[in-house]
Amino acid sequence: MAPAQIGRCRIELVEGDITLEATDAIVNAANSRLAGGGGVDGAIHAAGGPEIMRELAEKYDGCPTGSAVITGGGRLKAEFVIHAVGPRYSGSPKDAELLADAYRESLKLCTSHALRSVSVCAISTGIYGYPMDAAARVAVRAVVEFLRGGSTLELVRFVLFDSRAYASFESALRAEIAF
Ligand code: AR6
Repeated sequence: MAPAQIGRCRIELVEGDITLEATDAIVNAANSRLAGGGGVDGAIHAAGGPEIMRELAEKYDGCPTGSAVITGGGRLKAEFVIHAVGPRYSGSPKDAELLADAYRESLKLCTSHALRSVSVCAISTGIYGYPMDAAARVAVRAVVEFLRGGSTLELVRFVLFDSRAYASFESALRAEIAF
């Protein structure tokens, strides 16, 4: 779909691999021990090299669910990686709150580092089991509401790993910007 515009910031949806993105930062779907793992987390550490894990271990003692921390991007094109921790899906109303928090905290880090562009993945929708349609609605709403409050960002790219995820985010974004 055509990009959406929220104030000075464009929101794009693309299908692809977030490790290849050249935005100022990419957002990882991490765990609260910041211990690395599978999914996008494994792919980011594999592509970015050991420097990222070294910095995580040196600077942070884990990260609570619903929050995020930032490191350099190692060998990635992106200068920074934001490691966001989404909830494991449980079916409780808390899930949506924690997922929205993970996106908001990631975007706050972008603003505090004066970043202009960021790529974000579909946090919690893989190993953590969050249903894609529901996660897309929460993610898009959290990002749009954050951007409406003003930020340094000029581009947010949702990088979706497959066409099913893309379709979920597309319909969530269409619904959100209709208001
Ligand atoms: N680029 C973009 N999206 C991707 C990529 C990629 N290279 N690889 C996977 N995805 P997941 P979670 C999508 O499981 O559910 C890890 O072990 C994937 O299709 O990576 O938040 C962490 O260490 C899915 O839609 O993250 C945690 O322990 C989305 O990224 C745990 O998994 C998120 O899937 C976090 O689980």
